[in-house]
Amino acid sequence: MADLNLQEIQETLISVVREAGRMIMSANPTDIATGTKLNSADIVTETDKAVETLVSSRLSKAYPSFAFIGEETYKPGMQVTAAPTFIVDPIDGTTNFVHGLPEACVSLGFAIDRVPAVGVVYNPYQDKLYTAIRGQGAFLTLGAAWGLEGGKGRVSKLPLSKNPAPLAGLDTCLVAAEWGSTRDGVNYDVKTEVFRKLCASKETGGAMVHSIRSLGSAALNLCAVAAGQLDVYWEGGCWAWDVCAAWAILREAGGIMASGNPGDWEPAIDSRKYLAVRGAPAGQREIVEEFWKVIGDGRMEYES
Ligand code: LIP
Repeated sequence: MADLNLQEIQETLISVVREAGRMIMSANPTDIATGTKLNSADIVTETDKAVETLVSSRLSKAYPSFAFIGEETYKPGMQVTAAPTFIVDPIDGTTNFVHGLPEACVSLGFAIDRVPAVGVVYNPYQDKLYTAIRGQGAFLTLGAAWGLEGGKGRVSKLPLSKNPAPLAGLDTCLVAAEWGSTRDGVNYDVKTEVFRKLCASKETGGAMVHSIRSLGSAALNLCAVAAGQLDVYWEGGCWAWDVCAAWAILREAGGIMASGNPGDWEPAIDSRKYLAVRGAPAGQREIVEEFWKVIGDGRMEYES
């Protein structure tokens, strides 16, 4: 696989997300058909499906020998293998899309040996394009579609700060976490208890984080951690297509990904339990260990 042209793959992915972004922006969520999957909080729209059709047809034409896994065509039992694979979410943040909240994106990842190698995440509402290629850094391009900088957009290397501060403890952190669509059982119990403990005062045994944010999109949460705007992101229940692209961006920005359950420093791409920490000159592993202590004996049990 050494001869794969990752730069060319990234250029293709960028061209696809731009086209997909125009499609999303031209859809009026109040007029489009909306359905549900596992339950009433697990939403899919005809735009999710149409964007996935666009993405899969463009990618299969450009790279017919590569495997493809997409959220809307996934069938139980499909596995991410070691083969070069596009792992895509046509709209990550579908709930926001349906409500007209401008935090949704097209998330196109490319993995080799089950490790993210290229990531392209595009929020068309804010014209924010996040990109990364293995070993080549991560970037945010702002405003290209709006004509900024002669149409090239304003390009910033990630993280946005040239001197990111060391991580000094969860009580200095802004943490992202999501409710997800599972609203009962052990997974819901673990989440609600961790949320409570993260915010509670030190005097009552809590971690006293600055606060918790939920952007409503795993990919955008991870990109914000890559950018250094959020310190930590914890989630259970999302899928490989929610994290593949942004994981490449996080890693290239100096961030790390551990498991959302305590004890595993090398989570699999499809493990469905993730804990991301921003790039920092010191304190990353200590933050993971402190977070795992907050989880304590709780364990999320999402099946991969
Ligand atoms: C969503 C995620 C979100 C998570 C939801 C869901 P969708 O993806 O990005 O962070 O909490 O469970 O997986 O459905 O908008 O593509």
